[in-house]
Amino acid sequence: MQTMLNRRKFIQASAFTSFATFLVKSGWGRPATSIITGKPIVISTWDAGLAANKAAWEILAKNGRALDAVEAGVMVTEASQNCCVGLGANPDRDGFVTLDACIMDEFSNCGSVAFLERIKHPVSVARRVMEKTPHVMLVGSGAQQFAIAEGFPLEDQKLSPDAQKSYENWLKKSEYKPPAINIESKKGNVAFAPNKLENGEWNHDTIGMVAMDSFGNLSGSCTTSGAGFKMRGRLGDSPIIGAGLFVDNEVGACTATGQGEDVIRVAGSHTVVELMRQGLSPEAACKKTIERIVKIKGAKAKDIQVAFLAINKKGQVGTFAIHKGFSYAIKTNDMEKMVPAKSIME
Ligand code: SD4
Repeated sequence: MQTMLNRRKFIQASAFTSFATFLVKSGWGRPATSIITGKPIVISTWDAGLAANKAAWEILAKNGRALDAVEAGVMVTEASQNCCVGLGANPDRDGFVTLDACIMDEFSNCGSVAFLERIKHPVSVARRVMEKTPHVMLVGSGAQQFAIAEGFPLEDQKLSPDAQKSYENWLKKSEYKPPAINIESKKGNVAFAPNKLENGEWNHDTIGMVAMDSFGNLSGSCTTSGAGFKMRGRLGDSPIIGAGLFVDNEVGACTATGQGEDVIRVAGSHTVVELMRQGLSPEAACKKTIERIVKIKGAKAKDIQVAFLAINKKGQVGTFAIHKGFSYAIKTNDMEKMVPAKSIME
């Protein structure tokens, strides 16, 4: 037992030393100061988060960096067949899958891609934007060009069989009117976020993930195909730093899911983090931001879903949604489970 403890301390100490060396070499940033007991921890949105957390955990359990964990984690969802993340997802109303993703680390480095087509792992392209360009965000054909230059293969444009079927169904009723804000959410009860896919598997939605590593450092990622059958060129909150994701290594981190337009309106994830900075718990901060959206939307709030998922620097986790039905996946040394969120409306 003693040997194991010593070994663990040794592994933690050497990981810390190499990380400290990296910080010195990088010459800036807010360094991790100590190993926090009870860490690491990873949380992510919806049921797909369980599998994504597992992949993140492989890195976190070896005292890896939260940034690597949140990238590897959501890549699992990007590679799987589902309605809402990655190239197998539902297309826009013109029949093309367009992907949005972002990533942010403990030094407030961040990268993002939006309206990206035919690239399997948008989160990894977002990370390259962060690490290899002086920019935060690349979109559309420019983002694709950058991805190809970075060695990401250009995938087939063909829809997945599931998406093809859903698109054909959607086209039957589509009136192709100018996009009213809530056409997507109305149609969306079928196409945006059904509880089950047509093949009977459980559905999930955008995946947002935040993690705290053994050193107490935070990072986050978010990746999506956005709203199903959206207007071509439409972006939601997911690729927008401060809306779909925000990380402040001194305070906490937050990610969002749901109707992106209404998350952007209140700079959602940033607002949650700022409320935590003022001393609110993660749940209270998420709740207050949800209440702000509900107040702005008035009666229309009954037609939209938004949920926030946050962690603070102490490792406390909290969530809140407009409507019942949102749940998040959590993995720590002691637990691996889905947790339902509290909500304003039933
Ligand atoms: C978007 N927030 O594009 C994403 C979609 C989502 O639950 O999370 N839906 O608006």
